[in-house]
Amino acid sequence: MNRKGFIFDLDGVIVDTAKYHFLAWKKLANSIGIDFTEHQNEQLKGVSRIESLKKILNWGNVTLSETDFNRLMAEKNENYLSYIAKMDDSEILPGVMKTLEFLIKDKQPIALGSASKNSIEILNKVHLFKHFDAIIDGNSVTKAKPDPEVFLKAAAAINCSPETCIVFEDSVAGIQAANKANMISIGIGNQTILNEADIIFKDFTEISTDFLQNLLSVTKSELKKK
Ligand code: B16
Ligand code: MG
Repeated sequence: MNRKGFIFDLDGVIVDTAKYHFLAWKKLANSIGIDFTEHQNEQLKGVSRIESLKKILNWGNVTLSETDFNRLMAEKNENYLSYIAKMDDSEILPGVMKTLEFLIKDKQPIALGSASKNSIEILNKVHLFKHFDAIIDGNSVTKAKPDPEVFLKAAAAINCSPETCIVFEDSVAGIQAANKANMISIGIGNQTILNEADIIFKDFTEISTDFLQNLLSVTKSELKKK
């Protein structure tokens, strides 16, 4: 058996929580007189909570005291969590379960590598927590993607060397982080946006079991050549 390490980003890969981030950030931005569009929300994908608020304030040309900044961050998260509380398994993105089932059956190590500080809560809501051998998220890292820290820590947590790991990511910064970690980077989403990935799929329904089987024996440079 070829033992690899499979690392999944959360938002945009396993579930689409971006729509809830959007609603919560929009409410916050509007409450302090800042406009907030879906296009701006796109630019917050994979970005930490603190950096997201800094960007929004910057777009609106608003400066806040540290106290107000922290209060707004807490309010945003409370509002966001009210949406998360209503999540269930039906929100697992199409095709994800089939990929996870293949890996579980083959006893491949599975880790989470996410910027979110709410990842355990979300994985519990969609009943996937039990399938993860390690969770590395916004609570365990000091450097945000594109720094490879999150994926290197995930690899270490599942006892895999970086070059044997495969990362599924939907953000450009996440793909760059996986590449810097010398891992196979699989982009989930738009071909043009994620063009630095070793290989890109629109979503998990495009990932076949033959492809997964092949991943077990291929290196990053071999995959790129194909
Ligand atoms: P939280 P990922 C990221 O998740 C989201 O894409 C990003 O929009 C969010 O700001 C970040 O998590 C922090 O989330 O507020 O829950 O700590 O894509 O890295 O799984
Ligand atoms: Mg993501």
